Amino acid sequence: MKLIDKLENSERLSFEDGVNLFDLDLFTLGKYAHKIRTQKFGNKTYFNINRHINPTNICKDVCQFCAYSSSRKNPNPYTLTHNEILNTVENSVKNNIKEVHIVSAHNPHTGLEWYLDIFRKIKEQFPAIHIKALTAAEIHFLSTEYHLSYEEIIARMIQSGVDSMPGGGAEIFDEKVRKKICGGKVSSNQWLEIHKLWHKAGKQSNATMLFGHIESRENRIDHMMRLRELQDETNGFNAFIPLVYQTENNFLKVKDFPTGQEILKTFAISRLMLDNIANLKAYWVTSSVKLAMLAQEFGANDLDGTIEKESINSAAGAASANGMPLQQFVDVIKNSGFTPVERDSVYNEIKVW
Ligand code: V47
Repeated sequence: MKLIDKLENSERLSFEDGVNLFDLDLFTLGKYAHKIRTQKFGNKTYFNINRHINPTNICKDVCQFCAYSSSRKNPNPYTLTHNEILNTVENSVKNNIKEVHIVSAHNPHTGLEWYLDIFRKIKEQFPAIHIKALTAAEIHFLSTEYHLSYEEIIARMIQSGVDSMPGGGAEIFDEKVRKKICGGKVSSNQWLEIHKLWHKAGKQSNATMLFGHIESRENRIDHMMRLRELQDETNGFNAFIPLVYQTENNFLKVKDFPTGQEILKTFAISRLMLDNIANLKAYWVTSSVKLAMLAQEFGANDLDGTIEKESINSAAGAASANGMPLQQFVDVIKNSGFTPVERDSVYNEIKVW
């Protein structure tokens, strides 16, 4: 069957179809991606009021694309105390946040309890706050560092109050590219295995893809196919998040930022390929706010949130260090013709703004 006929009939697309989609023009891709987005969500765009916290930038691993780790070009190593983290959460709760998103580097000096006990403390003091924390990369690090199985780390995360897992650390699954950009950290199969175990424990997670660096279009489609296969088995992924590579202050030599057209094509193709992951998140931090607004017309139905502070991508050049004020967030969505709908962390609707 011809590709356009498959798109017309909303048929599941193969790897070859995915690669061929890139040869279609942007507006044809947008038409089909937007149709699916509209069928599922109408004019709604989801966001949440959240706070990102990055407790330490001291890292045992060496990822070429990372500008956040203190062993790279960042001269300012830090590790927050639990009291500092609790004070941050307390202040953010006053701003009405519903979620904390806690992701760290792989710090071998703190001990396992520093990573886990903070979740218990946050839950005790702020039981209504959803804790989205620890990427599969961190779980792999904690498992190898402290000689515990993935299952044991996951069980301890759940006991400590972690509600869901963020999608970081996926980067690009293709093993050759992965070796070049982040060799030595969690492998693709391990990343997928950890999410599978998390889903089997009855929990939900997200999945990211870092693109716009040295990967090929084929690598992106392969990444999506591996996620789609796992999602068929577990149905535990809430959202897919294509992260646009930021170029500054790291050691990966990529001069060209991907064109707006390539970024939007990748969003639209994500929507078309990932027929079993409901939400497509245009993370405004890496795509830029303007392109995230456009991405709403190319399949995206979610924009992450207000985030208040962001250290990982802003270290690499993204304009996200201080998040975005709530009213501005709501206004840009409205001005772009969509209806801002505040959601909780697992996509229950809270309020139409
Ligand atoms: O895993 C690191 C990426 C991720 C760069 O699950 C970079 O809801 C671009 O995973 N350019 C962390 N990206 C952020 C993340 C995330 C963000 C928002 C929402 C969710 C979610 C997850 O940032 C890392 C890595 O892939 N990253 N360096 C860079 N130079």
